[in-house]
Amino acid sequence: VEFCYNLPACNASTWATLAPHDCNGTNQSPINILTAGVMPDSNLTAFTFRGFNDSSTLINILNTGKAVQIELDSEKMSVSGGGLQSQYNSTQFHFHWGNGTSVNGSEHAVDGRTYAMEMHIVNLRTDLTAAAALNDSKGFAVLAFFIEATNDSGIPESWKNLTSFLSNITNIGATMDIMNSLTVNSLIQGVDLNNYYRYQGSLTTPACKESVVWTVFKDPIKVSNDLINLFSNTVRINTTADPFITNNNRPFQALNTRTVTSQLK
Ligand code: SG7
Ligand code: ZN
Repeated sequence: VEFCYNLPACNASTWATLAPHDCNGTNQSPINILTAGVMPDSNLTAFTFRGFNDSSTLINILNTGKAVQIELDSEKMSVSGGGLQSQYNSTQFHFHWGNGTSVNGSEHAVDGRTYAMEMHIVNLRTDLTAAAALNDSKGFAVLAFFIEATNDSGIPESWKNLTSFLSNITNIGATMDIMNSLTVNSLIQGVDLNNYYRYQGSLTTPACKESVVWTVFKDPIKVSNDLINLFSNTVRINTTADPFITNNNRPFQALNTRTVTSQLK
């Protein structure tokens, strides 16, 4: 499905006209999590993360024209526990960001608070193909991390390393091999992985399939402003002279009859 974000005649408000689509469904993502309505759930136990400390799981970095995406070796990286009913293999992670300002760019929010960026680790249920997962309400488990801008330039080192690759993937379709450069764990340092929200939602891009068990971690990853700004001023939606990818975050969607849960603390 061809879609865009913030062009005058092509943006998230027109996604519902793309067919076939679920973008006007009732279980859409992202949402603004209102903590007053969050229900504690004792089923939300600790996660088991496999391969998160293994730098050989990160295969390459890609400019999709919509985001920056890192392809993972799904045979080496997986997620289970955390109240998930099955095991999920990690396929890729990618980022959503704003236009260089420090407080807008995330997709989710907590009590109206947004962050500079959001990182999504996409995991596919082990017993499904990607195509089948789109039509199963629990086909994917996406792990969402807020990224908070700090003034402390050039930190953390893992992010300095990751963002150094962006200048090699300025055009759509460009990829760079990054195997053995860094680990996923090094990118999510400082986040309490036992502190998260859970709800049932959708992919945040067309066709917006309602096939995602969402986990939104409460603690943000802290990354310096200068490194965050590299996303919005390096990678382009197409080729040289086309605009940079900016504001690739979908607006909040209605919660409707859904409930957001979190573990007992
Ligand atoms: C981006 O967001 C891509 C998609 C992803 C989609 O468009 O990262 O990934 C691929 C492989 O095209 O869709 C199925 C899937 O991962 C939505 O992902 S998101 O809901 O986590 N933002
Ligand atoms: Zn995403």
